[in-house]
Amino acid sequence: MKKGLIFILCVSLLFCFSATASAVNLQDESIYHVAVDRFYNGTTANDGERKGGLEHFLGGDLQGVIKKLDYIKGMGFTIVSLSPIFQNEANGFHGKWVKDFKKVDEHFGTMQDLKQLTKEAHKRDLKVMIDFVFETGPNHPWLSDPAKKEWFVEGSTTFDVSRPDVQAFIIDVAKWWIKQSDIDGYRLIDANRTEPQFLKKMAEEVKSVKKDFVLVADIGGGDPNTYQNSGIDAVMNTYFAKNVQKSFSNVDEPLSGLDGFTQSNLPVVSFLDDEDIVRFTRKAVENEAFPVTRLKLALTYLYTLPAVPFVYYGTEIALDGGNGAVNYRMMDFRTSTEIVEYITNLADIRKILPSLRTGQYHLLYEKDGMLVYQLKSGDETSIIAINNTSQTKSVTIGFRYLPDNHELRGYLKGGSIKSSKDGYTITLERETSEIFKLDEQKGASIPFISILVGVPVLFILFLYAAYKKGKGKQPS
Ligand SMILES: [Ca+2]
Repeated sequence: MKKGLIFILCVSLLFCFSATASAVNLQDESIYHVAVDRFYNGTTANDGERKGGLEHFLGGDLQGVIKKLDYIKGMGFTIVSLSPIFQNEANGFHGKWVKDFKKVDEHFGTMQDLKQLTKEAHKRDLKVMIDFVFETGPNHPWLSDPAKKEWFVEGSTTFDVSRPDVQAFIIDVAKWWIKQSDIDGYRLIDANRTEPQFLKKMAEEVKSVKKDFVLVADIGGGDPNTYQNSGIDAVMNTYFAKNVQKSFSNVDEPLSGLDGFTQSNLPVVSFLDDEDIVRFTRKAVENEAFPVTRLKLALTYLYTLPAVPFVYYGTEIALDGGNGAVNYRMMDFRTSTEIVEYITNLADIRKILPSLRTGQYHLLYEKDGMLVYQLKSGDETSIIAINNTSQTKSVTIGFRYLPDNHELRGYLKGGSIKSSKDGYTITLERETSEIFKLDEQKGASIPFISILVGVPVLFILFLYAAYKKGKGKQPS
């Protein structure tokens, strides 16, 4: 038993999260990412020829995003992130086949629309990020232009960022969008195909235009530590997300091996879905599990890590997806709001409890799909328990980890757990989770306080009534 505890303690120490200072503190932020063409059609005036089918433009645009800003804000997000909006080649609904790096795609609107979007977002205290792409479409004239084809990594459409002329071009484009539209950040798509040295230069340049400009790098399965000191504020690692998908998309799946989000030296973005990985819902359905129940557990995990939660549009309605265009189904605003409400609740709890955003991570228990961990920040301690199994589970966390004579107060379902002689026994029904805060034990219960306050108030009311009655009887 003693050996077991020492082992858990050692593992916990290994799991300690230590973030280096980054230019922008993203710990209080959470990101909602929109595929502009698939979110909401704000005006049919820019739809062009509607061919139908997921391989073509389907009408979503910047005006549509403006109309849904309150929806995004309402779920508690602080950043709205947009799929690439640079002008694209035919059928570039995803925005990754760039034709003109200094023009808004006509299907999405105009620079005026983008300006209006940032203005409306800022009014709501929301930041706007857009995806930055380091490649052109497959039919770009530069690819066969003798003067420009050297700009690309051989045999690809990706810019060769080791070239000073390419660096100058990209930095010019990056600064131009900020000056034009007052956006607040870029998500750098496939940043792992560039170089940390170049990203550092790019970061310095864009942050010289706007001091608090946010840079999130999508690094595929790359090592986050490679990007330490590169001016990048946070990284998105697809490998971490796939691990979370695998663990939570099926019941009775062990929850070990999720350490990516908590072990990185650079702040990480915690996410389940994005355009490049098959959606969580599809994975759950393949496992014959109920996607909504599974999504809730995964979201509890994402929102209770010292990371930056990122939700891809449609996750909140358990939208189905797959590889390629199937991952970009049209958003539906008229379906169940069960997950929307759950996300809103998680965002509120994350706001109330700073330890969920900035705490030090310590693993307390992990066995066969039952996970308990602690986040500690200053005087505040949160305990997160997730039961990923098909049975009710009870785990006792001993006084080695938590002080005696306190209580664990539940924030998702409510209620509290007082210490027993061995510690705090957390019991969770199958496929449920809870977020607890360690609190001083309340001396008096609410009914007791009610009696304490209520009795004198009733007495005073009684005296007043008697006085009025007495006064009424007095002869004038
Ligand atoms: Ca439209």
